[in-house]
Amino acid sequence: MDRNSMFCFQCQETLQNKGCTKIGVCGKKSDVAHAQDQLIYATKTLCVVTTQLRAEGKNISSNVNRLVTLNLFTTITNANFDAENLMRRVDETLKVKAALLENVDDKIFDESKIGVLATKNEDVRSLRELITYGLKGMAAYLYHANALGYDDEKINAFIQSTLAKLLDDTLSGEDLTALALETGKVGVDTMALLDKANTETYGNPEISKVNIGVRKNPAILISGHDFKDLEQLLEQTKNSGVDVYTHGEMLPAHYYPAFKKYKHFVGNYGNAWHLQQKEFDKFNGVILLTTNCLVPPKENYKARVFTTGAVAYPHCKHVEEIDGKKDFSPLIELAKTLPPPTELETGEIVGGFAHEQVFSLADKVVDAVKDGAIKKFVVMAGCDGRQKSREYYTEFAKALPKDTVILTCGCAKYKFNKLNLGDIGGIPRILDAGQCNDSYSLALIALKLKKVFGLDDVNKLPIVYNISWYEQKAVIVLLALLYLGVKNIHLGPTLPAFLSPNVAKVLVENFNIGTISTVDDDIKNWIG
Ligand code: SF4
Ligand code: SF3
Repeated sequence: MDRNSMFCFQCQETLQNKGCTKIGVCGKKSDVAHAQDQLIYATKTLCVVTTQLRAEGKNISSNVNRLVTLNLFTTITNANFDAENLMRRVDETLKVKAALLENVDDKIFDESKIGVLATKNEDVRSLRELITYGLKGMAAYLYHANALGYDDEKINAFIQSTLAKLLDDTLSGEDLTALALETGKVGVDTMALLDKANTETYGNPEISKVNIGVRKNPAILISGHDFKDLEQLLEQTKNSGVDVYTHGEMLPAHYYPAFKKYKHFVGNYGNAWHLQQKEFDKFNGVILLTTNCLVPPKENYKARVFTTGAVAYPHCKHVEEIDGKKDFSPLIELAKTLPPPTELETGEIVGGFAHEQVFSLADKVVDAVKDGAIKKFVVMAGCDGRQKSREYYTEFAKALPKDTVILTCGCAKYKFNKLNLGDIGGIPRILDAGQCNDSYSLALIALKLKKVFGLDDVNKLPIVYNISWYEQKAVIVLLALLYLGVKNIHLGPTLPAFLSPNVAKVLVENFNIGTISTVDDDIKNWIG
């Protein structure tokens, strides 16, 4: 493929729901797309080696595992826009592979296999990409668990053997379909690991009110999903006169007991990722991106943007981890010189309804269902995005009858979390479990309800799934739900472009996956 063209269809905003071929709708340029393709390919070839070594009974070091995890994570949508950074990772990956091969000639590497379109059969391509994107999401969650000192060799081995299999031309469509479902299973294990890491480290999320206004101190805005980064930032900003606010997917940090103790942890600023160009400008202070979603920064605030972990952007300063620690002092010093945030709104939002909190309300919830006060739960989880068609989700939430409760997590919630939908006998009508990985919490809640109601099938519960997706973490969440046997999921605002007609047909036949239509029709057909 020539250097000025590219092919990427991994996210929901891909051009015309077909593929980005010149530049990404996300702002990704072709050199970055090529570097990402090379990195994914190099990582797959490394995994052929690690899988072979594991089969021989050899141990793969955690450094190699972390390299694979970060390589996958950094190619997720809206994380890394820096071609040089990505090419350095390609070099490092090939070096690590060479060392594992003990300097034996690398016979695996074949340039013609780089990139999505290298797989000619459209169904095989579709399944390979479905699995690759699922693994990217899984790697993101594993990365956060690793940051807190939690790891699982079985998950690492699965990620690597699966990546190796994606280079194996002998696998049939059935083999790959089975592998996609297995990916969902390991996705559940990975989300469980991250849930354990988060709750054992920071406590169980509690029902919390989060301030959405501002104070008069200079401040740092932290975005993304990495709680370990947040913890270090809060520690280092203590008594500095600099406040800390969350943005986007970092909002649920306010639900954890361990973070509540910081007096300078003020609240949440702004909305989901796609509004950041306006909101980062108004924030005035320093912005730290710990993970996706980064939108290419505008010149008027770019000098205030720092990246870390899997995120990188040319000419934005990157905070490295050294001996398990990150030094945020340059951010703090810069923040002190900058004005306080401009107020966007005032008030509070409520969240923190993860599994333990909902279990403690279980009797109340069960009674409300038995009395008919709650007729249906509607899972509206996943991602937000910039397309106008996503206003559907705000309108859908508004149009839901008053005897329904929304279960949410991920940045999808910003489409409705500031609506005043009231409560049902003290149970708020929007229950936010947390970040996108906390869909694990929603699954536990569903399984608990199934048990309480004595049902033999999770699909008999009064739960409707109306999931909005954008990037690849939503893919692992979807595969996880399918593995758990959830059927009739409505996925929108469009079905993934990477599903070929035949693969989409398999999903429809086996899981009755559908998409959305109009708010009126969907309310009528799903809620009654
Ligand atoms: Fe296009 Fe999405 Fe790929 Fe960006 S991540 S290039 S928007 S498909
Ligand atoms: Fe959002 Fe990017 Fe997916 Fe974690 S921050 S849900 S889109």
